[in-house]
Amino acid sequence: MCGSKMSTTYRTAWISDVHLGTRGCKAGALLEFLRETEFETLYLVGDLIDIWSLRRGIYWPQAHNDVIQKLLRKGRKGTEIIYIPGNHDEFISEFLGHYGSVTIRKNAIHMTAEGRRLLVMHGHELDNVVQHLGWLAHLGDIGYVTLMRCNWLVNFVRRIMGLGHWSLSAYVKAEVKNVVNFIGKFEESIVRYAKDYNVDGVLCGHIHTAAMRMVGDNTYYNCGDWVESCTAMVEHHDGKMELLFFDPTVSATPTLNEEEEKHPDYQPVLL
Ligand SMILES: [Mn+2]
Repeated sequence: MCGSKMSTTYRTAWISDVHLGTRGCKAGALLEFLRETEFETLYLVGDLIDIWSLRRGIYWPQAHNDVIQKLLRKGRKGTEIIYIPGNHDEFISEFLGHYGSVTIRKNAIHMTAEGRRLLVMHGHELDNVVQHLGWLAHLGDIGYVTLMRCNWLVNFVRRIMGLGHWSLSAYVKAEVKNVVNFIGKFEESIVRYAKDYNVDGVLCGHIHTAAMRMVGDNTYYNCGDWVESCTAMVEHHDGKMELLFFDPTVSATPTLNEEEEKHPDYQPVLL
């Protein structure tokens, strides 16, 4: 044994909604995943960089640089990277084409080892079909706990205004029910959308809710996000698909790992 950690290898991996450039991004957990796993093909299924947020103010810690560097390094070492822009990084779609090991595409058809055809797309294409999608995309920004903490304030104001008690938690629970309905509608709509591509399944992101389930005779895959849940979809060498969950509380290691330090070509990008 040489003492170095053995990395797990997969045929394919899909990650989406990393939202680099926002405080919510769990770059530490993602870096750990990228360090410990290798893949032949990696799909970045949209919203890798959050330009909407960066327009409001620059937030770009070292860990976010490290994510980009780690991805490019994987590309140099032979991973084929397919970047499908989402709505928060839509400007990337102006640069469709091949850039070394990185290909930028609007969407892609992935053929699994078992010969199943999957349509890979971000999912914002359905924004006009499914209502309230935009609202849901921002759900992750405000935590449930934070909302609950505001309940006393809401009722304090209501009392002053002569209004009755109002339960924020009941309101949120009702909204959650709407969200469940919404997710179901999104899944059905995107599977219907994918049918034109003559595929066995569709793999997307966008709604920050990881899933893998049958919708009619198609499979719906959602690789989730790296803001709340920290999930990745992977395909094993035999074509079996699996949803992986990571610990969102892992903080970014401030220093680079040994392997990266040994390579002098590592140049942090300055913004
Ligand atoms: Mn999105």
